Amino acid sequence: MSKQFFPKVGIIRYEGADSRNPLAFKHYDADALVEGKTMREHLRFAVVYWHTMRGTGADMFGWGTARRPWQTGEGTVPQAIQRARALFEFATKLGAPFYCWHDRDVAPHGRTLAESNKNFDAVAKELKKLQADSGVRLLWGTAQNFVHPRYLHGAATSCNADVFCFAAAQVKKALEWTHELGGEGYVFWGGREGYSTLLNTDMKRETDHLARFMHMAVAYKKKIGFKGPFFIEPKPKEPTKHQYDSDAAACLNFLRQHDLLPHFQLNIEVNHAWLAGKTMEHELEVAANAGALGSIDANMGDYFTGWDTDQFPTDLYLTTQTMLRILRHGGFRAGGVNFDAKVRRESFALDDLFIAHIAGMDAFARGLKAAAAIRKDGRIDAFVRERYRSWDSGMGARIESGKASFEDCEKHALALGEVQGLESGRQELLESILNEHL
Ligand code: XLS
Ligand code: NI
Ligand code: NI
Repeated sequence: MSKQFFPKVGIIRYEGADSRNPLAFKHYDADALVEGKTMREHLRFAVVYWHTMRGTGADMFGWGTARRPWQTGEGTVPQAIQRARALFEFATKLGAPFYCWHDRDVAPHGRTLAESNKNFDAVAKELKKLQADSGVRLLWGTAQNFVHPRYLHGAATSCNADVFCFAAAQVKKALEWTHELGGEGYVFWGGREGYSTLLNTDMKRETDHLARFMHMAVAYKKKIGFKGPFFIEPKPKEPTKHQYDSDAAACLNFLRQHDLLPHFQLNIEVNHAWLAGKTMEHELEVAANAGALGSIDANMGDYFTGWDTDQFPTDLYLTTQTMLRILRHGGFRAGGVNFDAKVRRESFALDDLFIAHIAGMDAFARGLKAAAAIRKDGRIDAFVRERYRSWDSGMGARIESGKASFEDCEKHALALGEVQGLESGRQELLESILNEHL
């Protein structure tokens, strides 16, 4: 075997809830069955290239702190190839079946687009080998259309048409490699697709350009025969003041308005939902009800900071509510649980990367088990069914089937005199039932 980047860490194993080994799973037992599927199949965990391989712990106030035995900065193509080996060693030891990248996480920016493409080709060829050797697969690829200064006004929504072309060229290339590497899907997160002030912004024109861009991507996807879904990842702000894909409902409206809905699903990120003032389960429900629940970026925010802090998801209430929605809507198809999460600046040690992922995987495993138990228990589902029973027959059924008019409703209400039998919503009871399973 070639150089090891994590020589002190072996394969991470499931040791059960009583284990005190920080480098073991206490709840994620990949082969254990939940509702007839293995945990591995349910959760489809993915490791990200950006935070995990490129993250340094730098913030606006201080330098990077992370100690990494590979090149985290731009570096050279040979260094990027070493970094790719480090990623695959990490994912293999962790037992993560998938990984995700931005084009520019994988290979350094060149001085020109042609040189960037060449760099990317060289490292992506290595990714193909590493995938074949390890069995680790690509969950999704994406283009990093927000770091380079040319994207300061946006990419597809830039005021400058030349910038649009660079962004299109990058997505074209990233799509080609996603396809070549057998990616399950392809993500669009509009890093700077929004505005800082409306004083300088033609919003109608910018969002029309975004739709034009997406139609071009759909056409190109068909041309190269890529069959995986496109995912849009909503986020309301940061770095922009307002991002056009601000939440699930805004994305769906945009997709419907521009006849794009059949080609897209959503990639819902916890921290982005929170920035939008929504719960994760709310965003999942909105997406699922439109048939567009695709994938999730698993992380969480700080409860007080109010930023996209991308912390590892360790809150069991969150993972349980998330997995309840996912199970209810039939589970992931092309999507999965992607750890778009970074270790804290203070957690600078190399093994913190493993410990953080294990914490997230165990939290999701517990969420999955709790969600399955809640479904088996059945009290919450039964309560919801019962709560709407007035719609199952009589006047309710007539309204639902479209057979009743305002006049019919008025006649019904007049005959009743007053509504009888309103029942309690029982929020506290339902919350305590959920807690019974944590
Ligand atoms: C940033 C986003 C980003 C996307 C991929 O906030 O979460 O990491 O997931 O471009
Ligand atoms: Ni994300
Ligand atoms: Ni994010």
